[in-house]
Order: sequence, then structure tokens, then C-alpha cells
Amino acid sequence: MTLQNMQARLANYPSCHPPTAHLRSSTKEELQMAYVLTYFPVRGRAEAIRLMLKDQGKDWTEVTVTRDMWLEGTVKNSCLFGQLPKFEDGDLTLYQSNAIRRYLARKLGIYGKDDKEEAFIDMMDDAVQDLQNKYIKLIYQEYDTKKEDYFKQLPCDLARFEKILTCNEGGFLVGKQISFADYALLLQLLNHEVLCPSALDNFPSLQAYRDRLSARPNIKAYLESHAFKNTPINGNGKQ
Ligand SMILES: N[C@@H](CCC(=O)N[C@@H](CS)C(=O)NCC(=O)O)C(=O)O
Repeated sequence: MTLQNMQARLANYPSCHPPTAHLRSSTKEELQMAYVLTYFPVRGRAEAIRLMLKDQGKDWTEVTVTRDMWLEGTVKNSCLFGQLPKFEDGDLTLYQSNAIRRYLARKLGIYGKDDKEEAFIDMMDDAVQDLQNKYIKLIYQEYDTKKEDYFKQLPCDLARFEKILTCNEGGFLVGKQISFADYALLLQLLNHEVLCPSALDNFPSLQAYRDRLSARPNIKAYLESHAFKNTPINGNGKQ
């Protein structure tokens, strides 16, 4: 089955209809021009996608699904895996945040210069995802009970990234150019500094990396924007 056939069949399957027009405030022309990212009004798993698009100078239309809209069930049932984010690029509809990030990374040329770099970037990104998964578990399941344990383990996790960045003279996780894994790591560093302001105190390479990436013009503007500052990091108000 071709990809187009599969997409058409999914779109026709009763529970997989795309969210209805009432979710959208954008014009038809805008939707044709830009990517469309559908997510909740939080940073969460969409933020690495947003940061990558911003840094790469790409526009997108944001479709925000509120808690009430989600609980009503129609939107959830329309999603292939019953979850968000959802990303549309013309007639391509994707779910799974990491698949979306890798799709965009390929398209935007930020997935390494050859097969070996690509494999290294995947490896680095998986390591960042491991850290992110621990963070999400803490925030959503163990915030009131396991914070101390988390803070004890954190330097050990961060030390590994410190070593990688100290060893790579290119200034990024892999090679001499930014890759999609760098956006994920930057966000994890920023999130962890909110959770624990001294998190990077003993890691000069991580601090320099955080500063260097945050100073890239598009990222700087985004981090200073109303949209970024006023969007909660997580859906349960904990950070
Ligand atoms: N592996 C998925 C996980 C997606 C996920 O957990 N989405 C959450 C929000 S971050 C969600 O849709 N929660 C609502 C629900 O499951 O009903 C991804 O990376 O996109």
C-alpha cells in the first residue's frame, strides 16, 4: 500500500477523521501555506518541534486543543493513537512527536551530513529522550514523593552530556551543525533549571551550550516571546 493510499484509508476510517473545522481560527490560505501543529496549550512534547521550526525560520499554524475539547472525546478519537501532538504538512498527517521531529529534521537538513552522523544524532536524541522520560515521570507521577531522589540522580545524567559537549569541539551534540537533538537537549536544560535552578552549576560546557543556543537570533526571540513565556511547561501546573 502506498503512503497516499494509507493516509486516505486512515482519513476515511470513522474514528480517524481529522479534527473538525471548529478547532481552527486560521483561514484556508494560511493552512495551505504553513505546517499545522495541533497540541494542548502547554509546551510539553510539542515544544521541541516549535523550537526547531522557530530556529529554522519556518512558520506554522498552531491549533490549540483545550482540556474541555479533549475530554469531549471527538478530537481524541480522531487521533491515530488517541494522543497529541499531531502535525500536518499538506496532505501528510503525522502523530508521535519524535517521528514528527525526525521528519522535519530530514526535510530541513538538520539530521547530520552522512549516515554515521545521522546514527550519532539518533543516539544522542534517544539519550535526551531518556532524560525527558524521567522528567515527565517525576512531574506527572512522583513530584511530591521522589523529588529528592531525582535531584540526587540528576548530576549523574547531566555529567554524561557535559562530557559529550566538552569532547565535541563543534559546539553541538554531534558534528559542527545544529541537529534536531540539540533543540531537545536545550529544552531539557531549560526545564531542569526551572525545576532546580542550580542544576547546571557544576557543568561549564552545558552552561556555555545553553547560552550559545539560546543566543541564536531566532531562538533568543522565541525564548523572550509572550508565546513561550506564557505557555506552561507541563499540563498539570508542576514544573
Ligand atoms: N509517544 C507520544 C506520546 C504522546 C502523549 O503522551 N501525548 C499526551 C500529551 S503529551 C496526550 O495526548 N495525552 C492525552 C491522552 O492521552 O488522552 C508522542 O511522543 O507523541
